Amino acid sequence: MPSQIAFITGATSGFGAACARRFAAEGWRLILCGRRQERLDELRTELAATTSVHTLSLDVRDEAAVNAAVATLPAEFAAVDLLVNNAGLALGLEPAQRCSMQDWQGMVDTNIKGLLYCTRAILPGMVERNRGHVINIGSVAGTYPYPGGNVYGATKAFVKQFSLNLRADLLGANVRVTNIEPGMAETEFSRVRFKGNDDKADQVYQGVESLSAEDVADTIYWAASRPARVNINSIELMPICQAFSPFAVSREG
Ligand code: NDP
Ligand code: 8X3
Repeated sequence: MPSQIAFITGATSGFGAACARRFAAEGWRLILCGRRQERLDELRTELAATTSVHTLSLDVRDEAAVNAAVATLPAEFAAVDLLVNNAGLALGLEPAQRCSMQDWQGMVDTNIKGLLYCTRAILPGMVERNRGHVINIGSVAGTYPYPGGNVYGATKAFVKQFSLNLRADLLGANVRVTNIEPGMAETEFSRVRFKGNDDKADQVYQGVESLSAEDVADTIYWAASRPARVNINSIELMPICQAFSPFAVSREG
C-alpha cells in the first residue's frame, strides 16, 4: 500500500509540528498548514530526507483560501487519508464581562469556523474514496469549565459535539472521526493566549511537568494507526499534575 497522506493544520508549532515529525517518522506523506511560511519552510527542510511534504501557507479563517488550497492540491497529495484539525487558539483569560469581543470572534473564527472549512473541503473526497479519518483537537476545556475559559471552552465543546455528530452522519462511509481532548500542555499556546507576555505564559508551566507536544502527537498517532475497523471516538488526557477543583461557592452578596 502506498504511504498514507495526512493534512495537518497548525503545523508550525506545538502539537501540529510534533505530529508532522511523528507521522513523517512513520512513513506518512504530509500536507502542512499554518500562517507562518518560514516555519513551514524550516519543517519541510527538516523532514525532506524522511518523507515528501507539501506546505500550505493558509489562514484557516479564510474559507475561500481553504477551498482553493484543497481543490488545487498536487495530484500526489490529493487523496487525503487523515485530516488533523489542530489549528486553534485561546485569546485572554478574563471574566466574560471584561473580555474583548474581538478575542471571542478570533476564537470562534479559528476553532469553530476554521475547523468547519477544512472539514467541509476535505470530507467529500474521503467519502468518495470510502476511506479516511478526521481527528479533531478538542480540549478538556470543552468538558470542564474554569474561570476565564468562557468562549475558548465553548469552542472546544462545539468540537466535541461536532465530532460525535460527524460520526452519526458518516455511518457506512468508512470515515473515522476522533476527538482528542488534552489538558495542560507546554507549547506556544499560553504565549498566544497572553498575547506575547512571555512571563505570564511561563508561569503557567512553572514548577510542574505539563504534557509535551510529543505526548499529544503520540496519542494522535495511536488513534490514527488502529486497524481501519476501529474508531476511537475520543481520548481525554491530562498531565498527572492537573486535576479538578471542588464547586466554587460565593459567600458574598
Ligand atoms: P500552538 O500555539 O503551539 O500552535 C497553534 C497552531 O495553530 C500554530 O501552528 C498556529 O500556526 C496555528 N494557527 C492558529 N491560528 C491559525 C489560523 N488562523 N490559521 C492557520 N493556523 C492557525 O498551540 P498548541 O499546539 O498547544 O495548540 C494546538 C491545538 O491544541 C489548538 O487547537 C489548541 O486549542 C489545542 N489545545 C492545546 C492545549 C495546550 O494546553 N497547549 C490543550 C488542549 C488543546 P500559525 O500561527 O503559523 O498560523
Ligand atoms: C487548553 C487546556 O486547560 O489550558 O485547551 O484550557 S487548558
